[in-house]
Amino acid sequence: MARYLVTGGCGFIGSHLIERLLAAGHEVRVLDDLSTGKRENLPAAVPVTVGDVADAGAVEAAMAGPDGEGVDGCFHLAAVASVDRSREAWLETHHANLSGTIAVFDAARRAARRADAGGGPVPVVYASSAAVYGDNPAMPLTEDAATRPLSAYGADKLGCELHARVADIVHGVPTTGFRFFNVYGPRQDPKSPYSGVISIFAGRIVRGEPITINGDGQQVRDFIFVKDLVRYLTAAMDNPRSGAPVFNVCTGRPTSVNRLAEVLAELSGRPLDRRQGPERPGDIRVSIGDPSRLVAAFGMSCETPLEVGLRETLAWL
Ligand code: NAD
Ligand code: UD2
Repeated sequence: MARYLVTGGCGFIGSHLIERLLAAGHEVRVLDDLSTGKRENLPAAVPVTVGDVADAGAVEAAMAGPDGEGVDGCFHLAAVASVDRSREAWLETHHANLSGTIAVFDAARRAARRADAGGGPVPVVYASSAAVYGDNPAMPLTEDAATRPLSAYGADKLGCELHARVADIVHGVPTTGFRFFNVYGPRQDPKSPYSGVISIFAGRIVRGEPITINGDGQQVRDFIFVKDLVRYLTAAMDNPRSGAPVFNVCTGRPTSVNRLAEVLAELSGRPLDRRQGPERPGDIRVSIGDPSRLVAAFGMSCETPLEVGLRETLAWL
């Protein structure tokens, strides 16, 4: 049994990660400002501190715990996950997305692990993003592809990876970063305009409302089911690596936004009322990852077929 801090644990991905950690018998506590996350995403028994991940004192206290017993590792997921929001609120999202990550690494280097867990700085597994690649046209994207972010969000996630190197090399904090491609599944908020396209489309189609396609709808994404993703987070924590590695989390399979809308309408048995809106500024045209490094390192792939994951998502709504 290990004890973990999960920042952003009340959010979509965090709540699935915590479900998995609890099922494996681990103890979990959470730091979350509840800006997009919801307390009810987690069992009532999970302790949640409401606070800002960019507040160094709050992160240090969360890592120490109420009795100063510390943690065996930290999963850092707290961030403003919306590319659109990072355009509107540049500096505010930068605080959460980059300063927040530095606050986590900084606390991890001070908070020694329990001696019976090996001592040393606390390992951190954190969320980066495919947004670091920006408009790089080299498809599918390997981890060695050039990073050319098109958004403040992507730039800050790249900054997280650079600071992860500092955490590792200068401060001895083991870190593993995951460049998530487009994640979907139950508990992704269908009502927020800043949510992922699958939850927005699914929610609107099921409610009989029109959907808006930004631009021509030919933009392509690599969608991954959340339950596939969280297995990598726990596997990385079980086996901390040196050298601040980063891994794509992706399927390698392309789906256009138009096709996605059609499949969702088919699966839900509802008519598709599709409107065309303006192209989103800074929208990436094609985003497809190469999962080879991920599969080689962890021995498993993101195997849930899109239709299976979409059915489960629709059933949750
Ligand atoms: P989410 O919005 O559901 O979860 C983020 C959580 O962080 C929320 O609970 C929110 O309340 C919390 N949070 C935000 N700002 C905070 C702050 N300043 N202090 C403390 N808590 C704060 O989004 P998600 O999809 O679960 O994203 C989790 C992580 O994965 C994020 O780091 C995100 O950037 C990353 N990511 C997500 C996707 C995706 O497709 N969903 C893709 C790539 C990367
Ligand atoms: C997602 C993640 C982001 C990130 C990135 C990785 C969310 C909210 N964002 O950004 O965290 O790390 O993936 O590459 O999950 N669209 C429409 N109509 C809508 C909503 C979206 O056409 O109502 C389009 C949008 O213009 C884009 C595509 O759908 O072309 C995907 O948009 P998104 O916001 O779900 O995800 P993305 O790729 O911007």
